Amino acid sequence: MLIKRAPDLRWSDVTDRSLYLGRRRFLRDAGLAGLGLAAAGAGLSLGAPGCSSKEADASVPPPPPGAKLVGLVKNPALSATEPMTPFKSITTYNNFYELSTDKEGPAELAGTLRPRPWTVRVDGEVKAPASYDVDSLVKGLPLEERIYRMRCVEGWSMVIPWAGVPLAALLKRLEPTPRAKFVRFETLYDPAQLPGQSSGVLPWPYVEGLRLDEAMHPLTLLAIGLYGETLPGQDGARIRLVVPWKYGFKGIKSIVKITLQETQPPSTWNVASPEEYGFYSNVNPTVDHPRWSQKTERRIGEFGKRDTLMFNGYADQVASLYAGMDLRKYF
Ligand SMILES: Nc1nc2c(c(=O)[nH]1)N[C@H]1C(S)=C(S)[C@@H](COP(=O)(O)O)O[C@H]1N2
Ligand SMILES: [Mo]
Repeated sequence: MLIKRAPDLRWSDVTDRSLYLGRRRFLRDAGLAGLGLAAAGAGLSLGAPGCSSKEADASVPPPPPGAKLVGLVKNPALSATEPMTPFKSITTYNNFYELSTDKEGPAELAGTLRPRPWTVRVDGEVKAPASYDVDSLVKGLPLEERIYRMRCVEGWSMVIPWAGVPLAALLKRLEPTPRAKFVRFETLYDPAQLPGQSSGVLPWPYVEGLRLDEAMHPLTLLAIGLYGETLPGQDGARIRLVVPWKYGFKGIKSIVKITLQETQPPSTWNVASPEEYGFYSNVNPTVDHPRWSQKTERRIGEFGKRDTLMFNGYADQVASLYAGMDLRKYF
């Protein structure tokens, strides 16, 4: 996908051909490479959040090891029991458009991202707006390992052992005012560190949002690591959001700003392609993407497909958040 496909190409053609041609060559041959701004300006429809099906190939070197996180406590009660996706796949098959629109590109290019030091601005409807070094921001909050399923809207999934702090714990500490109804998140904007921001493939900076009660849900995590180590750049260093019952693109990476506010914030993929991606973006196998079914998914590393579960298998825990809402209208 990158963004657009030529009108005579079906999604399945793009996927299959990119698999054996190699994505870059395919994009070049199809005349799709570098289409970004021009295509967006021409009003062509956007593809999915991340869109090539090429898996990490053996020629991509593994990322440098992160630092071991100390004080990490497992949370089995909130963890999936399915086999975990290998570290190598989680860190070499990525969607991070600020680095690359290829799946293997972010791992190759993440060296330009400098995660230390890392400052997060917290503002809006909180008691005391301020900027924090990320270490002091999360200091003293419970640091837990949570094994979560992640379902990308493109139709693939992984099982990832995140290390992170519950967003609720941070928000409580920040003391939202009574006017706070939503939380807005913003990714770093710095084309020197995130060279993909020189292209117009998406409007930058990437932004996302949650309703305050979604943000306060016990499953919602601010991740600073995976497999017990600090987050690699390609997975969203220094800190990223993880909301396991929503499609993966809600999990905004490399966050530098958190704003509590009264109104629903815009979210990047919804702005880019509102017919295809809503604000809520809860995993829902009964609502097809306009260009493909969401009924099944392929777990990275497995062959064949498995059924996609309502709310990605977290319905017992989160369905009550949406009681009385039309999940087709508020998709
Ligand atoms: N800033 C930013 N955040 C992002 C993205 C992105 O391109 N930019 N991609 C999203 C998508 S589509 C998915 S599926 C997940 C992928 O996370 P992973 O690469 O760590 O598996 O990150 C999400 N967060
Ligand atoms: Mo995604």
